[in-house]
Amino acid sequence: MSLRKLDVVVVGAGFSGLYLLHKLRSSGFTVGVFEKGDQLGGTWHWNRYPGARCDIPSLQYSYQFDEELQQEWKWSEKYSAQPEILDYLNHVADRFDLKKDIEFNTEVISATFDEKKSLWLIQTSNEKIEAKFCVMATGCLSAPNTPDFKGLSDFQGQLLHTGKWPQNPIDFTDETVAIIGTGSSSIQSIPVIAEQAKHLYVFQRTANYSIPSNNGPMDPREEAEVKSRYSAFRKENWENGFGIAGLEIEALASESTEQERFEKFNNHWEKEGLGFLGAYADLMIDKEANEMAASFVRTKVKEIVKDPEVAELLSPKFTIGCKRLCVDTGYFEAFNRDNVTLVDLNSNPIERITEQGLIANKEYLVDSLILATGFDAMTGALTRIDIRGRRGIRLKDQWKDGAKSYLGLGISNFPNLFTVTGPGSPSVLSNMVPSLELHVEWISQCIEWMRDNNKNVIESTKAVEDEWMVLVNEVADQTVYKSCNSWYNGSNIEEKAKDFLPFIGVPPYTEKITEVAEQNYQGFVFDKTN
Ligand code: N01
Repeated sequence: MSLRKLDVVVVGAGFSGLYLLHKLRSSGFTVGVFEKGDQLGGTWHWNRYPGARCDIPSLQYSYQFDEELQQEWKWSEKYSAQPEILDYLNHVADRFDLKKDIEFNTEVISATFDEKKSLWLIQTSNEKIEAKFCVMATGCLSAPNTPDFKGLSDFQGQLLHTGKWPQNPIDFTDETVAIIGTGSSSIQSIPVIAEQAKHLYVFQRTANYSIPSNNGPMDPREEAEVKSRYSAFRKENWENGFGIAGLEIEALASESTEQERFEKFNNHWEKEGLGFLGAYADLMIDKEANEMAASFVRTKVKEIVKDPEVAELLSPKFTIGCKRLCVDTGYFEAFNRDNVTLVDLNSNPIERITEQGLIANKEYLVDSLILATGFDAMTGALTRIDIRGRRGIRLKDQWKDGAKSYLGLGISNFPNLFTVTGPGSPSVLSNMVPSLELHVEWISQCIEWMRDNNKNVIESTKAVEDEWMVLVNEVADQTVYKSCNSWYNGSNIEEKAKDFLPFIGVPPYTEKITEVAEQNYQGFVFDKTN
């Protein structure tokens, strides 16, 4: 096998990988992007399940690095559906001539740091590459979680996972379908599948909060208004805690009257989608205030769902927002249909999957079984690659008792390896696109700075990352985020360490990483000698 030499290997051709390629190539580096899929898009390539749609408004969920690009692209709806986001990414790739440096159908199997040469040796499914830097643009939600259901391999019907959906559209007409899980993916797909299927069984372990998207065609006046001051609009969004417009408020639920709260919650229910949690500033820090919002949503569920028993089962009991809030189009309404049945897994646990369906108290015979069981979030895409740093240390082993990273960008013992939106950064608790643009720019500038300042190797240290992850958890301790099991804290996967991984707060985080860069990458070590 030949050994190709590059300055930078980028793993993944989603939003992050595409921008990294553009940015680094423009700075004169040789870059190769390696992508397992047969096309670009990352999460928007793999998650093609019916109803897949972004729940951040399109005018915000898009690149801002190029003014002409953000002016020329026209989104057709307030919240874009998966095919349109994929079209957008293809448009970006064509516009900046990116595809020629992307190897599709190429899985990165291992990455090994050669300490003598200070180079990464990357083994892909097709070739070996030697590179000075390795940037993991592998996404936070890209390693599907398939629970170890007894008998799963016995199933003879169509087995699907929302996070790895086939490219050909699937028609469920005349089929009996089972879907396991009630997270965002399931909540988006249930209303669409229910329209087609003969019968849909929804297997629910935990009822989830969902807010109506009230999606619709893009309002041309809103689009024109935003585009007339796009960069200022982006900056305003970036200044609030989650980097999303509409979340910045000062009023407290605990200081409002019942009537004021009802009006505010109702207004946010009707207009804000994910921004429902921005109705009051204390919803995510004060349990009592949080319960006021939670109780409002439960009341809505009971108003929508006609069967009181089903409505009760669909009413979430935990703190609202501590699991990722969902945004839907007709989710609760779908349970009023005669062809949709909710099965409560707490009173009817899944005993096993059979050749023709599944047994949960009784046997359900189905044509298709959909696993909407989520992801090994934030770390899975990294630990599923055999990454070995100094002294042959495997990332998977180093993170066995919890993922630690300095700023979500660098990991001790893994020199010249960067992660985009890694653990310890706002990532999934922010608008992902501006967050990943921030990281791409930080990483690219760091690599340029190293070239200009004759630095060969950069790495984080155990001390700085320990300290950083303590801060990540101290910030989370001031909120309600740790009050339930969620993929934010690894508790959706039994064998995973139960650490809270996202940093809460876009503005202080941005300030911190900017300051670190301005102070010549303070906290990182250069050209360490063993
Ligand atoms: O996954 P999830 P998802 N037996 O982990 C259940 C993003 N996203 O793919 O809650 C039975 O949220 C599990 O039950 P429980 C978004 O950030 C974004 O839906 O653990 N059930 C849960 O109900 C989202 O948060 C968009 O008790 C089992 C479900 O499976 C993230 O992706 C759209 C089980 C998994 O829910 C993940 O969403 C879609 C078991 N053994 C997704 N194991 C946008 O709009 C798991 N479950 C941008």
